[in-house]
Amino acid sequence: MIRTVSRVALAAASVIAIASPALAHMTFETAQSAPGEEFRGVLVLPHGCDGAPTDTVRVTLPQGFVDVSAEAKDGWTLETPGTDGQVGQIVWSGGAVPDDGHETFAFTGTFAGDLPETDIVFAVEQMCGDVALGWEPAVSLGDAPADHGHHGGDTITVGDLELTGAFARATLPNAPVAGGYVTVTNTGEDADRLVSAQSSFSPDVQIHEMAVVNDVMQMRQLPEGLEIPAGETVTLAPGGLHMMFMNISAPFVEGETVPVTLVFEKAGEVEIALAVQAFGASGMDHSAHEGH
Ligand SMILES: [Cu+2]
Repeated sequence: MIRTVSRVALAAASVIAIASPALAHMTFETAQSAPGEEFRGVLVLPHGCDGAPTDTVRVTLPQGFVDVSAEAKDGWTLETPGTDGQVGQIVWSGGAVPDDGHETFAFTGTFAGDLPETDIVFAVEQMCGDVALGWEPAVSLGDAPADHGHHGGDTITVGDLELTGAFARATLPNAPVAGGYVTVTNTGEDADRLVSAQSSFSPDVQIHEMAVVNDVMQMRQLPEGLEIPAGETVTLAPGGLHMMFMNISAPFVEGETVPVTLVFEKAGEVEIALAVQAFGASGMDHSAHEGH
């Protein structure tokens, strides 16, 4: 039996759900650089492997990441195998990070000047005995989005849909995920459906609901998307329905905007800009638009 609970009850619980191991990703502390620039990659272990301590961390370096040096750690063996004098992998082994430890592993290198201004993925294996977890933390070599698109406070119309109050909340420096919110009103005679969303800030933007399953608060992906019934308004808000930006490539910074393209079954695609509010904001404070 699954029931949707009230937004008030969910507000406090959602913080716990976001911090749960199932949703924690391995990311870089800083994930922004540029072609030709030196980069210090600091990987933060999100957790062990299902309770077991982490004993090996192996990073496979992408093409074009050169002049690499890895930082040794007390109690760990450091190896940097490679070919032709180029480091191909960095392997820390023989240590033990408990499941609840948040140890960091760091290295420095330079992105080649001829790399494209896109996201560069580092493949990371986290091993705990026989169990291995795979991660793909990325570094963005592009600028922050130059075109901020529509103002977050505007009403945007696409087909029979009106979108208002698009916002996100600022993320803490190491947060792997972020939520996005918008209100959608269907003025038409037919139901529509938000089927997917895309953003340059995340390789995987999911549509989530909050629900209580066996008395445990959970957020769940809606694989079929979200129905927008004819003549009704559906509100995505903290503690309830939300867009979930997985493995974000850069923090959400208060005062900036995050672009996201929403794909509706009938109305089609529309790009909106989420106005990033302070960490913990409810989205109900419209003071940011005074004098607009
Ligand atoms: Cu979520």
